[in-house]
Amino acid sequence: MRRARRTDGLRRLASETTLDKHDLILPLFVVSGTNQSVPVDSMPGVVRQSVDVLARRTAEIRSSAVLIFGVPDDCEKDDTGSAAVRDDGLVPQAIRALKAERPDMVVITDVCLCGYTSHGHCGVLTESGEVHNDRSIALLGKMAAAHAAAGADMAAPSAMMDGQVRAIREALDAAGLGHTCIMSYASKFASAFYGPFRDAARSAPGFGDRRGYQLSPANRREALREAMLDEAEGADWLMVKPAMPYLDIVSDLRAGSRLPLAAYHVSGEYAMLKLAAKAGVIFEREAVLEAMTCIRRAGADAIITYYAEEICRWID
Ligand code: PB1
Repeated sequence: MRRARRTDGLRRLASETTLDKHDLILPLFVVSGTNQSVPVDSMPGVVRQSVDVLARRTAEIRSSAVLIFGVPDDCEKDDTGSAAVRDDGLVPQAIRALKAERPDMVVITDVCLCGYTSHGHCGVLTESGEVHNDRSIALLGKMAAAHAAAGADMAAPSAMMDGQVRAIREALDAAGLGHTCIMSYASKFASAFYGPFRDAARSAPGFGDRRGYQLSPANRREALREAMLDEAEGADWLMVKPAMPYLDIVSDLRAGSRLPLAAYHVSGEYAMLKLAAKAGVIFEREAVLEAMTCIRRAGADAIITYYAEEICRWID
């Protein structure tokens, strides 16, 4: 076997998996105000930035696709996440700024209420404190339509509500936005790896947790069932989240669907690599490129990662 691995040229020729800048999606956090660029302490290199700062930096973004998260001020949050559905909200403003500078950039938006609700859950609550599924998906449809009207290429529902893809598809089509794609967070797990994100987006649940709507890490078959339902509801992309601890799920969805598939290398995965590199126990570039190659090898067409800009520099 070693004959075919003897030289760089032979190894490159036989390589089964590639990693290209166009496989990467860069998450962005957008806040209110002006001249804001606030580092996220738990995610070295990641900032929360205002729209005007993002507009000035857009030309420098190396990634060809971004995923936008709005991070409204606490005073803008309420029980139904009403700031999430405004046509002039944070995310629509960010979309317009990005598209004005880079019409070619693929702009994807996170569609969920957790960053906009005073209670921090991904939907509106019932009197008993559970997330009301159908009232929530109606709001998700309005949120996605506001993003699409502003020019988003894809809406990415991350709320893990039943029927959210169908509700968003119907809302987009009813608004004459049938050209807007849906990237569904189809198999999203109730993971312990989201902590730094919740720090960045100030979106931790005010009480309880998300196990009543996100998948159990123990359930592999259920993840595929979720993805198949989202495909039947009209998803254009599927997603697995988190990534590295769930490569079996990535592989299952790749085998079970012909749709394009993304994997989300989440904040906790990012922070662990950053801290390990800072501690000197890994070589960052090599470890990150290995992790991304493994996610691609498992079957992901695209990777959502906070490392996107650094990887673009490394592989350019
Ligand atoms: O990087 C990350 O950790 C992403 C977290 C993810 C964003 N879609 C969710 C984390 C959570 O459940 O709090 C946000 C859910 N809408």
